[in-house]
Amino acid sequence: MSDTVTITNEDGVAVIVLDNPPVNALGHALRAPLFAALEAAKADEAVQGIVIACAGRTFVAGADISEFGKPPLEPSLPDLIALLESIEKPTVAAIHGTALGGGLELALGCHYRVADRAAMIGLPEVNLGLIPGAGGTVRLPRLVGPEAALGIIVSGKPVGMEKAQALGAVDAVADGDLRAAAMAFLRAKIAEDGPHRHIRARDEKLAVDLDAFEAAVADATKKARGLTAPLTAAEAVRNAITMAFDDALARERELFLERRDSLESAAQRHLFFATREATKVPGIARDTQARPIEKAAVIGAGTMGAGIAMALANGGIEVRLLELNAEALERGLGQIDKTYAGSVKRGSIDAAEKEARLARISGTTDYAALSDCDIAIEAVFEDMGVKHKVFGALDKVMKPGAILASNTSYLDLDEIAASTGRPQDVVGLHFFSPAHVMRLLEIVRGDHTAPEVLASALALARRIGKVPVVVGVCNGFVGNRMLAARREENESLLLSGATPEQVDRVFADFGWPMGPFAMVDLAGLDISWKHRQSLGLTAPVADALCEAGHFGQKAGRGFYLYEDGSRTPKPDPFVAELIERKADELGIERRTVGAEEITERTLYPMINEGARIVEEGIAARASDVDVVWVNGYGFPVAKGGPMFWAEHFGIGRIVDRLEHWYGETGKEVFKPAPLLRQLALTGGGFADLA
Ligand code: 3H9
Repeated sequence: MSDTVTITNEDGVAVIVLDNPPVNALGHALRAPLFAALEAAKADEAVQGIVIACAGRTFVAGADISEFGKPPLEPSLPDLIALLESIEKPTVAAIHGTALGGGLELALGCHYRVADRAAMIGLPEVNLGLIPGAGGTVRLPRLVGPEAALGIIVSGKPVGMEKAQALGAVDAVADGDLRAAAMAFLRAKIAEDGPHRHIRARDEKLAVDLDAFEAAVADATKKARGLTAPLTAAEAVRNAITMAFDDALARERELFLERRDSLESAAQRHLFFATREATKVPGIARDTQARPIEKAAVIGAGTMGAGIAMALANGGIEVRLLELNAEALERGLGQIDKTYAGSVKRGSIDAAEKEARLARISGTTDYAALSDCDIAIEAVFEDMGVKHKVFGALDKVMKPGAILASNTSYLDLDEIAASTGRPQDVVGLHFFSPAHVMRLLEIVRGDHTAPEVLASALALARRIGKVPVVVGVCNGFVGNRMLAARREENESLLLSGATPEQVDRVFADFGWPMGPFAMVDLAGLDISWKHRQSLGLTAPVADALCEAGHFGQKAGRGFYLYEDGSRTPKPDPFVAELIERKADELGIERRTVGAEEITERTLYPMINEGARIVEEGIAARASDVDVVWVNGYGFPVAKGGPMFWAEHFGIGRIVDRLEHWYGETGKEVFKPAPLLRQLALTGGGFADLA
């Protein structure tokens, strides 16, 4: 008996209950007493069978992720499961909530699995840069067949009971009292008197066609996005077919340890905790009451507004979409219909789901129709005058206590809030395009934003499946402000001697999905040109490209050529010649620019700006910056975000090179942030700052 594990004998059945809140993770505090309990039940002649169940909200959600990277403590999870598997009397796992990772592996060590109908099972280790390390890749293929196991393990996606039962992953599904159902199941098995076969002895499903399996591997791993874990996971499942059980198990362990010690896994584990940490907002108590949000208004039916409307409707929220006139409204609603039709065509939703979502969205041109909405999200033109008008109108019609949100991507939220008589209800909800797809939501906290309004924004984010990060007011908030610092040197790099292809190659090699020039081409050069003009700024190369009609992909030419409607960028001799000419005009002698210099002049200023953002309290912690960049800007997951990567790479090295470039150029973006200087001096990390 211990705080975390209890064992009771109920008429010859040992009921072992694990209780390690919040999610029964299999840390040492659980493994050690569970091992002792299993040994006792195994040895006790009065015990005819064993049920393993969990208290609290879920069955075991996996190994304790926070233990990875620390010295291992015995017994290990594989030892525990080996003991379980050495027990001849029938064993049953009673699964409710989620049996994930090591939790499912524990259940696979039992003879049988009985699950609550609402339960989910899965092996999500790949999401942490890992592979299952306690037999999951060897036992699951024996239970459900290699191809089905491959799909579950490589995708990391949990499956519900309908599928789990069809695959044979669970033996019975219970409605109602799970513990009683597991007990009844076990008693029936005891009465049958065996034979009870452990999964290790079940080889029947392994007789598969290897060519077909390899085709399934190719299919399952094609979305690996440069990550190693999914490929290693597939290798481990293949071993389950080609190697003897114990050899495959031993190899799985080696592969698991390799992955566990990789930067990729450290980065993904960092992101796992960072994403959860980001929801803990200074000044907002956990029990702060969120205001209910069932009906939302979205102002503006352009690309952003339509995307936001879909994001809300997808989360089950009723939406009223407002536009100035009927034509614009029709266009927006038409766009929504078309997008959903695309989802049906791709098979991500069915026709009935499309109709259900569409039915949640209605259009209006009349502000008065928004009076019963719990929140209004404005997504109109980025102009303070326009925002003032919209917020003034909302202030008049919205009911008391309604939340007034702006999707502005860089304007001053406090100035927007000042145009209402209720600045405490005003918050920024900065979605990223396409808003129904991109997971990041920057929640902008104004000077007067009330705690309940922030709590409501966080609850809304969770409901519609977004990853929220609360940020303070400044130009561009966290993401766009750092993006501006990252692109500050783009033109100078070209003028110094780099080519767009070369810069983009350095980004691709780092793991970004796209380099900055391919990205500008996709977004449209005219957009940033207009923005520059409004601020009285110039960019010699990009301005000249715009004057020559090089507006990017949509025009078939930008920094690259896109021939015959292709999306594949090709080097453009016109651009090369233009860059040379502009350098000449400016008296810049072009030279060879190496990959390292490109990294130093793009990535380092961005990290520097991130440090300033933390220093100023615009982000509550450095890991929030990582969450923003990975979820909103394509920063490679395997590198954990700019601040995590900087710390891993060496803040001292970065500061040295920033100093160098500051000396060369005198540009502010290179002037090392005091915080970076301090960490470089002390050798400390961002986590030590708290
Ligand atoms: C593994 O099993 C490896 C093995 O194959 C081999 C080993 C040898 N460990 O997400 P929530 C914390 S790898 C430690 O907000 P929800 C979490 O940080 C593991 N802590 O709740 C949070 O803490 P806080 C494979 C964990 O209801 C709190 O619990 N398993 C773990 O939205 C609540 O979490 C996984 O990858 C953990 N394993 O979702 C499953 N899990 O309150 C990971 C959670 O201080 N977990 N915490 O912020 C999940 O996916 C979700 O937590 C779950 C619940 C769906 C279970």
